[in-house]
Amino acid sequence: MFGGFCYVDRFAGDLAGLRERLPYLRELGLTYLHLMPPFLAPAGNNDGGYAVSSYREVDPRLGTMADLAALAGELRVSGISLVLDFVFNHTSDEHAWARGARAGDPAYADYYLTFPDRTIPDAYERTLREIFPDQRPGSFTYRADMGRWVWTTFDSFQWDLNYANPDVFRSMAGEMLFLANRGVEVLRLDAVVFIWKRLGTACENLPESHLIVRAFNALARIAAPALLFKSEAIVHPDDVREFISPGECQTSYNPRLMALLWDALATRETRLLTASLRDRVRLDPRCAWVNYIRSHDDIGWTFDDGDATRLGADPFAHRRFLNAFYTGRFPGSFARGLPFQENPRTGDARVAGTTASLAGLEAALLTGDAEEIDLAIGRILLIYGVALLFGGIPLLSLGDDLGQRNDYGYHLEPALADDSRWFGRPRMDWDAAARHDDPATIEGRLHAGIRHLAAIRRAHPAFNGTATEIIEVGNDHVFGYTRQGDGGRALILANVTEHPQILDGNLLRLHGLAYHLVDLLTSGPMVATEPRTLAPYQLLCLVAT
Ligand code: OTU
Repeated sequence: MFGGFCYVDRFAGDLAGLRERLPYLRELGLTYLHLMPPFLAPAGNNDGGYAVSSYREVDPRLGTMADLAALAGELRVSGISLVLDFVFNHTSDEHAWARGARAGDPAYADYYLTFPDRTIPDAYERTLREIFPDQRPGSFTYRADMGRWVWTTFDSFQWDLNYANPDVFRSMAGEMLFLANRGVEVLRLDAVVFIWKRLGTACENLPESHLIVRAFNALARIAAPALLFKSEAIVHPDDVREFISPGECQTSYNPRLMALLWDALATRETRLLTASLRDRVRLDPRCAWVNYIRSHDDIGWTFDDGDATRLGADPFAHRRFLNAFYTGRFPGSFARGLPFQENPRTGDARVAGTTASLAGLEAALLTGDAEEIDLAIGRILLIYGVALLFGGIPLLSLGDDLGQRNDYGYHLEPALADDSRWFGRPRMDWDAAARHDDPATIEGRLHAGIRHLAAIRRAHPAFNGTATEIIEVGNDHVFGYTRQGDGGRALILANVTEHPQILDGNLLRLHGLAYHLVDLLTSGPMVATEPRTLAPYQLLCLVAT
């Protein structure tokens, strides 16, 4: 599979507009399309649709549930699976269940976690992490209409559901099956780490969360067996893995590959990337990583502190460096991102921006320096190349294939202004897309590059399955891994710097490749035992001839 994601309105206006854009998605070779939550949501700020007022209704600005179901069918005819969010940790405060709770309807009193005063919220907050400290400090919101404090991990209008109440599970299971029956093939389990709370803990990744997901999964296996789950747990690398198994989430974002590819581009070193992936990439063969370069959210620096310490880095200082680098504050940085949820108290921050802007294309275009532009394109194709050839499901942020830059207008829209993630969520530029077939343009170079990588992945047997092994290549500026599929083996080498890098040829034979090799990207031949120079940001994809 090869995935892509977009906002319906930002990509194509509405669902009818999206149907007209199917040829574009087919041309890219996509087989998986994740639409950001298209459900009914409060007017104004609704966290990009992540405050759902009804799982059974589509936002009328986008179309109807019947349109969505028709789209799912049409996508399937094109070999594309529809992926939607299962926003099951919270609903909006306008959902019928929340309206019931607000009106004092006893049937809904226990659907959410509400408290008469600050006693219990204060007790919980002693060990909770703040998720949106900028615009929404704390994890509870006072509702004057109820005279109660409501648990709101995210924004004040996103009310956490109370899974200790069996009615909540039963109701959400009904919504899940409703969506499966509309033709949704993968549900992305949004904010899965937060669904269970226990006093004295961070209320993240608790064992009960896993039990609940397994229960949803068991129901899916019985009643809607084609439905798969994708875990959205952007937390410590070891906790991410806990959610992945055939009986829980069959796929998961791979936040470590994402964050550490960016780390490698900033530091020009691959040691942290290699060390942290080496022993942790293998999954049950019935499961798969979703390898993305960025999601619609911010980039957080999810690596294990121990891995960083062992390599001689101070994890806190290193995260600070990465934030400074990707917000362009670090001298010489090519990146142009914005901080997201900068927390002055803890020194924490995450980064928002598009791939192209973070990879240097925005800065390079400002100077017009052709060499800098080439380097930026090289970075984008390098990291997407690694993701596409990695094993699992690569995921394209639609618009990255055209090198779309940050949206500097987001703060003029009142509903978006407080949330810098919108910086990295520009509307699809169809004028730029019209140039995607012109090799003389930036759009054409990126688009062709991504399509070429996708075609290689489809065509060569080494890329069947998910068997990936990270290897030591004897050069700290090059990332390497092997892929083993039925009937083929490939070695991928990625130079993460703007300088040529030399590799020892014998290494290739050590990794089980033949004497005579070919690079699938350039069709260039190569003899194993000879030293090999990688050009700046070159990606090599070697197989036996
Ligand atoms: C998710 O992200 C969504 O991806 C966001 O777009 C939503 O705003 C949010 O849930 C609420 O629905 O904190 O900054 O793994 O990284 O769940 C993004 C934990 C988030 C979090 C994740 C959350």
